[in-house]
Amino acid sequence: MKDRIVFITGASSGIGLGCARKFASQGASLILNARNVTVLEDIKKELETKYATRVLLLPFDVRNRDEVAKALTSLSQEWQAVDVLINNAGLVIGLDKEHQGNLDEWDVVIDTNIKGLLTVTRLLVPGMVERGRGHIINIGSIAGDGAYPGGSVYCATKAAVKALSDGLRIDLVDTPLRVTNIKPGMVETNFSVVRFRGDKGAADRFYQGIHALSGDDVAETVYYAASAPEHVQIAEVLLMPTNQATSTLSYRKN
Ligand code: NDP
Ligand code: 8X3
Repeated sequence: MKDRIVFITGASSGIGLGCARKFASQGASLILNARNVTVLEDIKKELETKYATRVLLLPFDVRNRDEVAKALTSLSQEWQAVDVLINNAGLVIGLDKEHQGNLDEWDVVIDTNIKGLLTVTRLLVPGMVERGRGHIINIGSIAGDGAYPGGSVYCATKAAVKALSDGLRIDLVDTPLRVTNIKPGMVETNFSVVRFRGDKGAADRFYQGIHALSGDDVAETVYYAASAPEHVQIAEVLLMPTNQATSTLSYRKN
């Protein structure tokens, strides 16, 4: 990963932060995105101190196409040649039934998980094609493999991530670029706090009695895909805790 530039969206927490730490530990230079600049600044300090890695912060909201375009065109020459794009920024709000949920909240989820991912991809991949080098790693989900109760819209966004990953792999088949869809099950991050609209107690109860994956666990899989030999394209990985079998069946010790 030395001399490689890795761009991570949603790098201020959870899986994105795990990826930032893993790729920094392997010598990559990092472009880190999220909306919370203060948190990103602390992470930059941590990574620079611990791994002597180069870190560029690029805060923007992936839902704001103008902001994304402005941020990406502001990249100086030395940061433009992105080798690995990790499209990770994403969220879910609520566990409402499709006929009862809040349309404004669903706009946020759809605009982030689908349109935000697509915007960043659309703006960064042409440069990769021109350079004949690049890897797009999308963070999908087990939720994209099938709907579960209360997950209708979120599951639809992750099914879209699968389709966008497959579609991009088809579009890039005559290039050296690779596309990977990583599909985690339960990962204990800030994700559930956001899902339960800030109720940390409810989020903690969700992970009670099960050894969930951590952001670092998922980062190991992302790194595995990114560091495979150039002719090996890890198209998809489904990973979950040992005591999870499907998106609706987990064994909890209490
Ligand atoms: P976290 O809530 O811990 O992290 C989400 C990250 O996304 C944060 O850095 C957040 O930063 C960023 N983000 C959210 N909205 C935006 C936005 N509009 N623009 C830019 N950045 C944004 O959750 P996870 O790490 O768990 O989630 C990361 C990805 O993994 C998501 O796509 C999620 O769907 C997926 N996933 C999660 C699983 C889980 O069980 N946790 C399982 C399977 C997939 P900020 O708020 O500062 O912008
Ligand atoms: C997050 C995993 O099962 O909560 O994508 O949808 S799940």
